[in-house]
Amino acid sequence: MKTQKEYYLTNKKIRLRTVIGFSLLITFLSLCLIGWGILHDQPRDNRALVPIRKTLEYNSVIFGSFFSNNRLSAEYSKEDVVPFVRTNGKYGLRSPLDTSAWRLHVIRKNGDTLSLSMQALQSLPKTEIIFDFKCIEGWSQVTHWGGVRFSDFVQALHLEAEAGQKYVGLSTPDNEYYVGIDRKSMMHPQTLLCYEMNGKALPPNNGFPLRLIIPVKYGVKHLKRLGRITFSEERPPDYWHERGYDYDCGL
Ligand SMILES: Nc1nc2c(c(=O)[nH]1)N[C@H]1C(S)=C(S)[C@@H](COP(=O)(O)O)O[C@H]1N2
Ligand SMILES: [Mo]
Repeated sequence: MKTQKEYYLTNKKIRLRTVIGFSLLITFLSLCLIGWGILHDQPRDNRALVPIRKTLEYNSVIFGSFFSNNRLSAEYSKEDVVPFVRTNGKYGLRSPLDTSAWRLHVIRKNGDTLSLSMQALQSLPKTEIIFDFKCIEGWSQVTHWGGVRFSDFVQALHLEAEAGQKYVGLSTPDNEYYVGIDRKSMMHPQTLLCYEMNGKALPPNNGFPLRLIIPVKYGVKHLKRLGRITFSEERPPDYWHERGYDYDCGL
């Protein structure tokens, strides 16, 4: 049997612990609030809060150091391909397109512009790929694409000097949608300039007449309705980077 004194002591201990526990909780929550406040008072870099942007850039450096042309994205077989390919993102696809006048414009180092017809692109070696296309919004689908490897394209058109620069910029003919991609990812063997989906010409909403397929990146970088390619040492403008996303969007 406990004495009245012992009961009193136990109650005192419980009260003390409750007080300490609550104080710690309040301190922790206050620190969270203060931290949140400090973070939100930070300036922004391309719409992302600077500390968050810095974290993204730091991750880029780490993942960039792992990047290798020998590391391939998983490939699938025709049975795995989805029956209906969903479409997503229509920036740069809304203006009418004059199919017969369409050319792929490549800006050379000396300022000249190469204007390539679809026929010229289709005369280059063709590569097909079936892979799991991943969108940053959280969905993915196994899809089948055909076209010319970007690295084969560079070789065939003698663009080695251009492609020696750090970045490639791609944009739609109306320049409404544009992406910038590091050279290594562009020269990866699974990166294609595609004119076919499921063995047929691309449907308009999937990027007719030509699009980028770059399995080492999220969907945002797979620019549809490609009109212009540039090369540069500096990062080219990038539509979603300007709106707060990571520049690399690597996988
Ligand atoms: N021109 C253009 N290309 C684009 C986009 C866009 O809005 N405009 N959206 C991108 C995004 S976010 C995704 S997920 C893929 C979707 O490709 P799909 O429509 O062929 O499935 O296209 C990418 N390419
Ligand atoms: Mo996307």
